[in-house]
Amino acid sequence: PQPIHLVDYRPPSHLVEDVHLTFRLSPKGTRVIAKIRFRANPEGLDEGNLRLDGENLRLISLSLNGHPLTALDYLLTPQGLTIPAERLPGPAFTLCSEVEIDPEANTALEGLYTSNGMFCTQCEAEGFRKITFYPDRPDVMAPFTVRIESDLPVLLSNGNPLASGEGWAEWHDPWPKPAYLFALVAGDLVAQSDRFTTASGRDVALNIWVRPGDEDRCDYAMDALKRSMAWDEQVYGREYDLDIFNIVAVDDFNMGAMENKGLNIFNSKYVLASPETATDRDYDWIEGIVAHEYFHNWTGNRITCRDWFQLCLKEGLTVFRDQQFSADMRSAPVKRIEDVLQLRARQFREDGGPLAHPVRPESYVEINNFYTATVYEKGAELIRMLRELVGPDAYAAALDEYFARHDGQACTIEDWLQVFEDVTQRDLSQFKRWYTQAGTPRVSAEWHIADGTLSLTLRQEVPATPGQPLKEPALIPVRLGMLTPEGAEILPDMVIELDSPEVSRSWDLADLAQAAGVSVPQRVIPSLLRGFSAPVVLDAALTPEDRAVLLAHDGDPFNRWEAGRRLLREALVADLAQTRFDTAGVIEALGHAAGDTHLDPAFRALVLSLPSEDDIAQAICDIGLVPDPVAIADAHRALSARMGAALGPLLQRLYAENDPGPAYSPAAEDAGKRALRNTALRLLSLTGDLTLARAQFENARNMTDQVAALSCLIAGGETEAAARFEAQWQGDRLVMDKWFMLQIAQAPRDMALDRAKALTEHPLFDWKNPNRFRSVIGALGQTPAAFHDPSGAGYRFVADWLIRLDGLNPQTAARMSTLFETWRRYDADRQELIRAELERIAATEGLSRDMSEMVARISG
Ligand code: DPP
Ligand code: ZN
Repeated sequence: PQPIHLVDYRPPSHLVEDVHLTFRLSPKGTRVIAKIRFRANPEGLDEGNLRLDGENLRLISLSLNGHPLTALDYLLTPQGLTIPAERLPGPAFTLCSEVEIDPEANTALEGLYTSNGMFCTQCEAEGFRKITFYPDRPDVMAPFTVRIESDLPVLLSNGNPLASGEGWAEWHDPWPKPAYLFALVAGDLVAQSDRFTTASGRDVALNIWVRPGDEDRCDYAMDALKRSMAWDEQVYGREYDLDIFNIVAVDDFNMGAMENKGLNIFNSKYVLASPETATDRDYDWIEGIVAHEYFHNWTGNRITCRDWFQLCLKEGLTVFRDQQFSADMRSAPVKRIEDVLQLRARQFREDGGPLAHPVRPESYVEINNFYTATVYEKGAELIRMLRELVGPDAYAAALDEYFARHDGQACTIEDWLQVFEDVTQRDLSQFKRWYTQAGTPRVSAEWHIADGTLSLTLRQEVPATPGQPLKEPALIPVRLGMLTPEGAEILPDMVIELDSPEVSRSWDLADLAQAAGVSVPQRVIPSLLRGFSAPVVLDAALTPEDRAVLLAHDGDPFNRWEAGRRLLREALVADLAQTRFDTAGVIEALGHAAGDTHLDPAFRALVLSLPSEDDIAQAICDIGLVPDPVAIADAHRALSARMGAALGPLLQRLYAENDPGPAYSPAAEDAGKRALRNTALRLLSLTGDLTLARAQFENARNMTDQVAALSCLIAGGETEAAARFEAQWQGDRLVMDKWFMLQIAQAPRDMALDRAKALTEHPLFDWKNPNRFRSVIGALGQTPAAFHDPSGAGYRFVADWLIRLDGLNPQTAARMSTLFETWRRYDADRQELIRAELERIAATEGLSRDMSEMVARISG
């Protein structure tokens, strides 16, 4: 398949006035009748043929303005249908088509498919073409009217309900939308219902549709939805625009959730929660994803993307908005740390390897492969930087202008940046490089004091990435402060715009000291990149003593945490590289911060958590060594045990003092206490003493505590707890996903691979369900010591399953191939083993376009 290029964009030859769809639902033979009114696009550049996308459709009939067409009137290919301009009756016409599709055979979960007896759809990015012939591109927007005929009791589509009767229902969506936002659901469902009144007084019916029996697990999602609706009004001035808002939970779903207009469809993992079955982390995810999909109503639906290269226009902005929302609902510093942890774990990893691509890519073979951490998470960082650069007031004014100017349109990154330029009068051409250049910039800092002057020099370098050997300097906002060795802030918090390879600043130290009310220091400790003000890697020659000062005193909570995290990383790297390091001193400093009751428990839990094994592997590479995942796993565990032993009394106290009590609340305060308590439990358990973990497992009243205890017991080599957990929860799909995952991810490292293999034989291992597949195959791939087993058996296991899943569900299989993206980090033997697996995948007959593209890019 040929790549598609951004530069080849052409406006559509025809626009759609409106669409009427009728669905006669049947699991094996659904009929779709489409009546589409077209008109020629005055801006269309081509010869005026009508080109419609369509895949896996059995054409029953076709007519133009009521006249039946014969096979001589059009060209039909596996990709779609073209009616030549000379066969079209004029600039405006109506096309009617009837096709048959087979939802039950649709294992790719794209288009219309069945899941546990219900019908549902997933159309983003290009699933609508598997439903009917249509210009399946986001710059064609139209109002939809939909009639569904089926015996199933609940029949839903986008927009407002028009009418319904025995065996049918009709829906009308007045807001013009691209086909990727179309949705249909039919099933035996029950709703949890509520209402919301918008700022201007519109009464909106809210429903969360689930399978009977799950209706008592929707409270939190409903609460999150109402808070999201209120927040978007208050913070962005955005109101909901229909009479009804429906959410449906589906068990078989490739993604997290989908923002279809008025009918969001969710992976049930991100809707259903009760204290007994969901962890605090699950509650966080639900809140964030419900908000994310709701916020898309304006950033994505009312204003959509011109083409799929602009995906970050809606995703980066909407992720940023959901991050702001969660920060407002919870602790902003804790949220920021969690977001940066994610960004580094997923996006930095991607940006530093063969899959690196710009936030706005310039070409793709399969667009599904570009729903990436770079487009989403780095895309959100760009919005955050833009807001930092122009300031919150100008940001708010620019967003108002964006909504006013582009409502109802399909837009580009150029449109977005133009709004900011118009509102702020600022030239953003250098900032735009963030959208077009891949790679994580490296920023280094040097500072010194001479003749009473403090100078600071910042330098940047954007590394080469595939297809982009040379880079221009990025515009990097570096927020910073300076501390004295005693921990006093001596420089007012400020932002330096690093806009060239090197930028220097200097200050009169005596003036600074006087303004800060401190005596003139001999040296200073810079606190750089406060709040993680840009998605870059920072190299600053801070000593462990400097970092300890920042950990104890930095006024910026992010950098306070960051200092401790760096110390832990250095301790692990020193252990692996066998260099000297004062690990005992680091543990003591962390203990001080963790014991500081003035700090938020959630923050203290983060202070005590170790960098991941994958982070350590990258850190080892960064100093020019080759990481050994087995040695890393051992060092990681040894450091945890050492912390558990050294901080024993403190951890016991934290455990005892942070019990939120028997009533469960998912709110930040209690969740933070549980996080701190369970972090303490973890470190204590890794010393080998499982007494507390056993007691907690016996007495746990919520899934957070139960999972935390179970994790400790599995890591400690106990198998009985897992068996009891299984007996308790075997009837619950979402809880069993955790059970599968934990037995691999928490297993002692030499047991994980055999466990994973055995679990694939378990009667509940339904590999066609994406969540279950991820909880076994994905879990193994994310357990580095097992995945990178020197025998190559971990690689083989994952590759076997990817090949198998690719035949059924290319999207989920291709996504998971990213497990191999870091292969060049490792030793020659491991690289050889991985290369062989990649070649084996590539040579598989009938391999999907999705997987071929991924494997080719990873292999490089
Ligand atoms: N459903 C995915 C998301 O919300 C794709 N739009 O990000
Ligand atoms: Zn999204």
